[in-house]
Amino acid sequence: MGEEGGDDGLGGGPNTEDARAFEGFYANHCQAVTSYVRRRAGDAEFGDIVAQVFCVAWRRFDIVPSPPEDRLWLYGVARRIVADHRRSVLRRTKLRQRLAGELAHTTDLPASFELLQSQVAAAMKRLSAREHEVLRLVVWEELSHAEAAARLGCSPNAVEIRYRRARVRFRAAFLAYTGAGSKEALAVTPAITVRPAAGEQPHGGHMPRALITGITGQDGRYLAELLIGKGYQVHGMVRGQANPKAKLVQDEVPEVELIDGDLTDLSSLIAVVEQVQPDEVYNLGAISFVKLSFSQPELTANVSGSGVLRMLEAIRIVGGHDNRIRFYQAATSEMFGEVHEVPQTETTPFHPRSPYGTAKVFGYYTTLNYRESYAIHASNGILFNHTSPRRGLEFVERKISNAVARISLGLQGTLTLGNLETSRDFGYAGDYVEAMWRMLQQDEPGDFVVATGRTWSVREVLDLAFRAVGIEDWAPYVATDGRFRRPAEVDHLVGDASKARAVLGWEPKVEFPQVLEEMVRNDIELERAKANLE
Ligand code: F7E
Repeated sequence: MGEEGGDDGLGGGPNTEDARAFEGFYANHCQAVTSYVRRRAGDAEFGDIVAQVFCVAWRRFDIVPSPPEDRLWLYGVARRIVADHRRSVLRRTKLRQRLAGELAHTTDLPASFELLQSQVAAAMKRLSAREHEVLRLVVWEELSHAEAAARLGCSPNAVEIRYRRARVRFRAAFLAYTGAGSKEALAVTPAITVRPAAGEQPHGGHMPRALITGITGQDGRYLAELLIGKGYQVHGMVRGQANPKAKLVQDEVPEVELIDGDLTDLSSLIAVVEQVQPDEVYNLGAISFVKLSFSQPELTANVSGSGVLRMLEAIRIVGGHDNRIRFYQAATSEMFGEVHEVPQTETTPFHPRSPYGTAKVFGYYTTLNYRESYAIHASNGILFNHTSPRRGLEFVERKISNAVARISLGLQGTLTLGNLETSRDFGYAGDYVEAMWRMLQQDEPGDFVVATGRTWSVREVLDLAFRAVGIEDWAPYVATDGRFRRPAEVDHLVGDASKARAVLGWEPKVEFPQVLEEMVRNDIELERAKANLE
């Protein structure tokens, strides 16, 4: 075999004297290498791979061992090239899939990877340096947001926000470059796209339809009002025969159409989704009283946990291929339970402390799973305590406002509570339903903490409520009893809603002391009216 390579433009090879020897080598091994590669590569590429194998042999002819080892050496070369080829096919397929995801399947990608690469490069040139960098790290290098944050010297939340903006701009640039987009897609889309209110943008030409489970609760009623104000047709799901609360909803929000269904019955949910054909489903239905969940744990798991799964199944089945139904899950700060950090964010680990909390964790992950498995636009709102005059009397702040009202009217002597030391981040329910709606207007689903960032102990709630009726020292009116305590308690909750502020543009507008004062005032009127009636 030759001693040194000649200059063939491929970076070395045998001199002309050895060219004949190479011809013989090629003739001896061509068939074996061809059939070896044919068994390992596709029809389209095996010819290329064989050519590459002999190209390497040509360049490295100086080191090819003597027969019979030359065949083994050549197989070694072939094996490496086939493996490289497989890796590159895999990488290209993965990149193509990721790209299709980034483009939200708005266009067919060209078959040629080289053409695709040049289109991507052209679109990337239209982005700012920051957008370019974040897309390169998250999409092409597949770094997690935390890893990308370390590289960029910012927080993972900032990466998420930059990435969302970059991918929207990339999509628009790509569609503009390839000419595949519609007119609207060509305009560079804003980072946070809130779908315009009904009327401005018909949902496929129809009035948008929303389905709300838990319509009879505080949040269901506020949300229904909000959506009706935005021009939605609202359907509220009610459970059981002659549900007494249905009348309340009909009196308060007569535009809502009520429909029978039960979160514990999948076939009823399929029928409801089929009948309503909603654009958006808000799953607010749950056994929501934490204390009760300890005495009815199985029912709680069934309604508040498995109920989420059933609703998502109904949406998956009815929505079918290219599912357009968007889903909101009422997750909760109770999932943080025994908190692992203060304040709690979307990345704080869960440690629920009640059957209610564990059921909600199941609902949270089920929502995430349907998003990841079936590409359903499904979001979790991790809402901290929120209240209003419509809050149920079983919850502590309403129990207090109502008792204070009754004490001030001389209708009650003592208020008996459980643990006075716990604290909660309280907001106004009217503000929180706005966050729910905003989540479903995003291009991408997500999970969001919704909170005020300020926490109040039960004692502080007592201070505020009694002060509203002019009582500074409430001790003579308040007793405690173990009956109102829980087997396991959640001591301290306070949320950080930075992500909701940044991505959803959401802000809490009403402060808790104002809400509580209003609740006391409202309860005084209610109790006075009741007393006069009785
Ligand atoms: O308890 C303490 C009690 O039942 C608050 C639900 O909307 O918010 C709510 O869950 C705190 C607890 O609400 C009484 O031990 C003292 O530490 O008003 P609560 P919660 O358990 O925070 C979350 C976000 C949800 O998702 C839930 O659905 O107050 N506490 N004495 C008392 N609580 C009550 N209810 N009654 C008392 O006599």
